[in-house]
Amino acid sequence: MSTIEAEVDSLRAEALEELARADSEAEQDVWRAQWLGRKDGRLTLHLRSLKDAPPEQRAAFGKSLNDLKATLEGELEARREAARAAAIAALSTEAVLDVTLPGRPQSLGRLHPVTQTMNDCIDAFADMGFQVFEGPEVEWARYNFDAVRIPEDHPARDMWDTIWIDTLIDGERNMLLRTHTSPNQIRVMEQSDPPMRVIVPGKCYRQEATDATHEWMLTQIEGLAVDEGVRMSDLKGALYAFARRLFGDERQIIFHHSYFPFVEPGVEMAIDCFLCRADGSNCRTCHGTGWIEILGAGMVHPEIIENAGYDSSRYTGFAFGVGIERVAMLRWGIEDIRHFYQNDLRFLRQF
Ligand code: FA5
Repeated sequence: MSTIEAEVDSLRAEALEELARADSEAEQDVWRAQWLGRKDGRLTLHLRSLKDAPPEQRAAFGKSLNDLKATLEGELEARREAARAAAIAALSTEAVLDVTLPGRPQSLGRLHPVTQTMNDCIDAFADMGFQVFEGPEVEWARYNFDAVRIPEDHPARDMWDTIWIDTLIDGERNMLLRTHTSPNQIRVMEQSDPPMRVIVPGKCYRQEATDATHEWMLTQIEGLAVDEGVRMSDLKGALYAFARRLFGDERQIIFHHSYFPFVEPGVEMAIDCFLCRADGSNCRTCHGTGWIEILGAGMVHPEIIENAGYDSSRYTGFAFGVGIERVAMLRWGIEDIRHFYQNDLRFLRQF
């Protein structure tokens, strides 16, 4: 046997003998540091000293040392496995760990109540023949405002307190988080021709002081129908069918006149408050009105029809924008909209 082999053999014997005495994981860690430690483990030092070995022996010595390193690592892993198994066996004999107990099931997530309500609203309109379209949440001011007849300095801009994107483009602040889904009326008309029946669901953002029915982030579904002979009665029919499907026959529905620059005439639809049953006195949820407004709507302004390149003497249309959180509040009797986005699982698990 060469001197090299003899030296490696004696190292191996010594290392394995010490490892055999290291029963616990902690002792094995100490052994690992002593023999294989990167800085001054004994084997590491031997490998490092290879450069001082006579050149003709260097290759053989290096190979033997590397083989030894692989053997020691393998043995260590085997000892570790044995130590873990022994620890588990000890626990189970002491009855601390009952390995026969069934596992704990992982709790499954579920859809957020606003998402559930949005899906139900989409289904209601899809069954009436509306197709689903999507538009961007970060929107150009010209779509959010100008194209829907709200030019700069028009007082109607105040109806939508805006969260602007700081970046200036062409020296101007002209990108924002959309304040409503109505810019999609324009986006849809740019891409298609009548007849059309489309809904566009999505999040909107407003710089708004919150209260029981107002959040700064809200979900809307925009609806748009354009064809020959579309009338206000079609709008009312579609919205009644929608409200009856979501709220049942018992609830009261009211329309009243409203103003939105992009429709003429404009209306709002409200449902009787689930808390005070349209009584209103001191009701915090409906602000004492007895009604909770769920949507704005109206006949598409002829100027918007013309701007889309359609002949307004031939085509008419209706549009609406439903607030989904309000629909969810009314369905389940939730008295404050702010519960939806506080991520309190005690609330969310009820739906
Ligand atoms: C609009 O956003 C119009 N774009 C709706 C529209 C579309 C009118 C098409 C005509 C034609 P308004 O700001 O009223 O209108 O919002 C519409 C609905 O969104 C409200 O009825 C309400 O249900 C909901 N909504 C509005 N603001 C908030 C808010 N801060 N928090 C929660 N829901 C809101």
